[in-house]
Amino acid sequence: MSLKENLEKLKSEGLKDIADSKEQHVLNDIRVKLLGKKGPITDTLRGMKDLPAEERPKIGSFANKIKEELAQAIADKQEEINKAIINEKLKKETIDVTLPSRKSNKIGTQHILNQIIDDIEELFIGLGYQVISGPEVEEDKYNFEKMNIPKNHPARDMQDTFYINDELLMRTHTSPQQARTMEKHDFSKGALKMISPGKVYRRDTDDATHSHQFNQIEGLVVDKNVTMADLKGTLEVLVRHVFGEERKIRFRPSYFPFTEPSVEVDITCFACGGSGCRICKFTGWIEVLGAGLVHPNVLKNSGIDPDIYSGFAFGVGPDRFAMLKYGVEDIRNFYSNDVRFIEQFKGEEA
Ligand code: FA5
Repeated sequence: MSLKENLEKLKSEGLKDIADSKEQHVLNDIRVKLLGKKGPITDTLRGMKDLPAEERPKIGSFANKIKEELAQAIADKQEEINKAIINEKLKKETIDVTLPSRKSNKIGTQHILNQIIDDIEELFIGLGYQVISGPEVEEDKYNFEKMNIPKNHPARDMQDTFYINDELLMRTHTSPQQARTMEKHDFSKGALKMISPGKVYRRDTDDATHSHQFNQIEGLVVDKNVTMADLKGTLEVLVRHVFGEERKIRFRPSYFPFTEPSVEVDITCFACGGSGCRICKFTGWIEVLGAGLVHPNVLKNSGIDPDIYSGFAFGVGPDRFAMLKYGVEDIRNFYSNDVRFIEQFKGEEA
């Protein structure tokens, strides 16, 4: 058989093999076999050295043509196989959009602490207060100094503190919002009435009623002739709104460097009803907020004349409110992210 005939034969056999192949790996083997360096075409071309010189280029270009035809046939086959693979996949993965959905989609709920905070916000908005938020990373100046707690004053020990540097700290209470809003307020437009909810941080040892991170809601009213009676009336409205008329409350004299006089408000313990238990540390009462008349130094520190203006302020612990309202025995439950706990409060939203 001549070299040319040999090449023709290789081509027709090759085309038949390509046409017959149905799988990727078979086609790959054919490609390597036909077009590879050790394949029969390369092999056959070695015989070219025995041909007359003028025949060699003709056979060379004939061989290249055959190689191109075979390569094209392989590429076409490759495309055919790819299409078949995709079609097969599409057939297998058909989605029946008419099937009913699975009932596992859970609808979330607002966290109970945010529910309480929102509820208190609504109450105070109704009483004409503005709601203001402030920074959690606070300046020492606002957290302590403007609140009448100078550097090295022993009253700083009342709130163990996470410092970031000498001048910055995680705020220990929402009271710095008092100074921040007083500084900005324009009294020609009327009284200052605001509440400011947010997270606060203390290096407290966590126990059933203490967490190192918890929420507070600051309240502040500054105007002419604000008295202790205004404070008492406001706090009674707040406590009755959240807990209902039945719960007993008491005002207890206390001390805060930024109020004078100062009070703390306690509510009868939810667990024992007032007889004394582990949760209320056997007192029958749980403290829920601190309050008082704004200290004249605090007014002065924010550029307000205490001879003309007076005010009251309070700091509520909504975590404690939620514990008392819903009988939650451990404050850490609010922060442990256990969905079973959180789900119990579905639908409490106002
Ligand atoms: C204060 O933080 C004052 N800034 C409150 C205040 C504001 C007084 C304005 C006067 C005028 P006290 O440290 O007592 O005060 O905290 C206030 C409330 O926050 C407490 O009554 C309690 O409800 C809550 N609280 C305090 N420490 C914790 C804690 N570690 N975990 C959870 N709640 C806490």
